[in-house]
Amino acid sequence: MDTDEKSKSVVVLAGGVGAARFLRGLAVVHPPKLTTVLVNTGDDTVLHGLTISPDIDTVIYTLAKAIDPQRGWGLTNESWRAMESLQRFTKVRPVGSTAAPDWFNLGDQDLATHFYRTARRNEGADATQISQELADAWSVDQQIVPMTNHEVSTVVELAENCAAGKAGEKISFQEYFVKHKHAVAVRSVSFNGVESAKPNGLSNLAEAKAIVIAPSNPIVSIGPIRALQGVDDALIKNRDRVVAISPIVGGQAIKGPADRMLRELGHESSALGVARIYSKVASTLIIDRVDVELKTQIESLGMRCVVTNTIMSDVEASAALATTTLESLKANQ
Ligand code: FO1
Repeated sequence: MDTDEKSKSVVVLAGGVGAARFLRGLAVVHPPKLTTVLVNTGDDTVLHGLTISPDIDTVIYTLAKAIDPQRGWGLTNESWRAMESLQRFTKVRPVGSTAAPDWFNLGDQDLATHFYRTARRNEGADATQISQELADAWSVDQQIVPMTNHEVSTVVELAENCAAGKAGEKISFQEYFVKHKHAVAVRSVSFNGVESAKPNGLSNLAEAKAIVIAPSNPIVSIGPIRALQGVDDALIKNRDRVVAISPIVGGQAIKGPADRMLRELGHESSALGVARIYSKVASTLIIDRVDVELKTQIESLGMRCVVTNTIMSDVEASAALATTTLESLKANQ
């Protein structure tokens, strides 16, 4: 992207499924080539020796129209022969060995992505380069940029009353989300390695015409991106051009554990709770119609508040939300 294109570009801070659905609609109303997606990589994990970057892959597969629509992750028309074949080894695995993990489902076609990413990493390519190659392979025109090329891992500390593990035990995000089906209470969330990691996309943030915080989990999807050195400062500097979409509707998360996690970490699970988290960095919050009664309280935090349908049931609904989101910033110009 040259300087002129950057000034017409939209940057989206993205997690997984909610962000991907928003991006599918944005692609209808804004040129994909002028869209940069800054993606959370705190969820990344290594299993079977393979580097897996779930949010990057969810965004790419969705934009390539290859995502499994029911699950919201992985590929459509997937087969699971490799996963089934792992069962042979789980019974011989010695105690203490983590070989042949079968709790994280990797489809046969999806495995090709992890093979490619891992091989390219072993050749010395960085995460930005590899993500671009994966996007190109899937003919995705948006710039898909991992939040950093360095390793940052989201760590979830289990709460006192947690049944799945010892109180205070720290586990990886995917263990929390997939292994324990996010059915365990959380005491804290931290991002290992974030202090020394260099963020990507700061120049895109500085030059974009609009910055959208997608309807993703504010703590574990947008949180890691914001925790990188300089990202919040860049957002604050450009606050007039930053709009966030609440992932909480009627007090509940559309998908995933965001509502419970917000409560467990002392936030309010509502669009107002989301507004409090974003008011420093975003001038505008998009909330759903069912939350209209929160508008005045959100405005009292110094944010503009736009009420619309935020449920992205199909591409048309996502595109309408994307249009409203971009239009909302015009009031600040
Ligand atoms: N989510 C699940 O709930 N169960 C899985 O077995 C699972 C496997 C998986 C494999 C590849 C991939 O790219 C994503 C996968 N996800 C799975 C989704 C993923 O763990 C979460 O949606 C994100 O990390 C949260 O944004």
